[in-house]
Amino acid sequence: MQINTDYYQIDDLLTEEHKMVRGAVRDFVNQEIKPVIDQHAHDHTDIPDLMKKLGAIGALGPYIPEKYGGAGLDQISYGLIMQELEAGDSAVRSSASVQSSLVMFPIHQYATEEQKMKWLPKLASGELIGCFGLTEPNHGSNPAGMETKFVDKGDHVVLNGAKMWITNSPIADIAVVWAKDEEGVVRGMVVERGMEGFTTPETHNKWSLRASKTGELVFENVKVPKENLFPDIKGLKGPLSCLNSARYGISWGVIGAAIDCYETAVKYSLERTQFGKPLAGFQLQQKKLAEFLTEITKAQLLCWRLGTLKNEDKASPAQISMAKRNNVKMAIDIARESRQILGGMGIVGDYPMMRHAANLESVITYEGTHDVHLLITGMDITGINAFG
Ligand code: TGC
Ligand code: FAD
Repeated sequence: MQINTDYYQIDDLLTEEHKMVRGAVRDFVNQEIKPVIDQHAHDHTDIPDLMKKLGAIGALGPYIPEKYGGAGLDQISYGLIMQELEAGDSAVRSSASVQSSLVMFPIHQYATEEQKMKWLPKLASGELIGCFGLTEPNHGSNPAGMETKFVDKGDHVVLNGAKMWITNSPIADIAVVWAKDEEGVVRGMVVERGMEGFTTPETHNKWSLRASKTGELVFENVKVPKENLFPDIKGLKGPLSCLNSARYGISWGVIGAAIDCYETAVKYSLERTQFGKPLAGFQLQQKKLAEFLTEITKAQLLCWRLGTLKNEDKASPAQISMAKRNNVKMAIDIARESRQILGGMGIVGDYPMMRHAANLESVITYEGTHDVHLLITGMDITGINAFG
């Protein structure tokens, strides 16, 4: 049965290329992710060769120019890719987000030509896996307080400190790390697996994003060659500019999770009969379905407009915060409420709601918490910083 999730005909605003990209990723998710995701989430295991598979369909660094191995696509295509991947699972979208927006983006934006040629093509193909180290045990929402630091030793720097909650750190080949120099200025560098004193312990016992790995980055007197430092970018705007790109992708991604829950709930409520008629025939259940579709449609419009602004390089960080905050809340609410429509069946892994809801508990926390994004909007309205 075909369920309409394009209620405001947003497809009319998309190009043939957008629709082709979306279709290709949707096919990939239906064939490679949906049949296996429940088992991987249950077993807390990675999908084998996920990054290489994502590379093969052009989902890693889609907006990075082809010269560096990217697909040279626009921001709407990037968003649609994130949406389709997260319909499969947030862990899959997360892996693609981190690689694209938090590893390839800063290398493309801030690295030397030599550094770009060294890392970007292999990251685009999935031959190399990257991770992004900003958060620390004592500094999450407030990365300005970071304690990880390095000292200049001529041809190399010596790095000490620790990062926490790092997506894919246990399987990463390289880490984009943000640390302070001796003057307390934030700088970015690429730390490579195998460098002495660099370890990536896994964080166990997660009840969210179970189909991907999360871990730490620990630096004990790690000698990082100067050629691994980004030459010019200084200050917190370096890492925060990467977050703009990742938060934008998340705003689209969570629509995919919401649609997966919505479609499941519509189908189930039409098939399941109680008190002599389908669940879908009761007003209370129709209210839920109508509200889900309304919220999905609003989120789609927000993303489409944000994408067009981003294509023109006009999207402000505060506009991105509004979309991230609104859309993740929309998706987590739909995951929780749609689970109820399935009654007891909503709690088993045969249906995706519990998995999406548990994943979205991370998504509402990472890339700036729900509260942090509200305060960013508040500051944009009032000009008053209410963080401190
Ligand atoms: P503040 O003093 O406001 O700004 C410092 C400098 O940064 C600039 N700036 C930005 N630049 C680009 N994009 C943004 N979004 C920016 N926000 C601020 C600002 O203009 C300033 O530049 P300059 O030239 O004057 O130095 O900074 P603050 O310390 O007061 O912090 C502001 C705040 C709280 C909004 C920021 O710290 C924040 O966003 N905190 C949340 C932390 C966060 O989101 N961490 C995410 C870690 S990565 C992650 O979660 C990955 S999960 C990935 C996955 O698995 O999908
Ligand atoms: P805290 O900052 O301690 O916040 C705790 C609570 O206090 C939150 O509710 C917050 O909203 C609230 N709070 C904080 N400050 C204020 C304030 N000023 N006013 C009001 N309320 C406030 N980080 C990376 O660098 N790289 C990654 O790849 C990465 N991946 C992640 C993957 C997962 C699965 C998770 C869970 C996290 C990941 N993170 C990553 C870290 C993530 O960005 C942080 O968890 C997030 O920024 C919040 O930081 P915190 O957990 O330290 O919470």
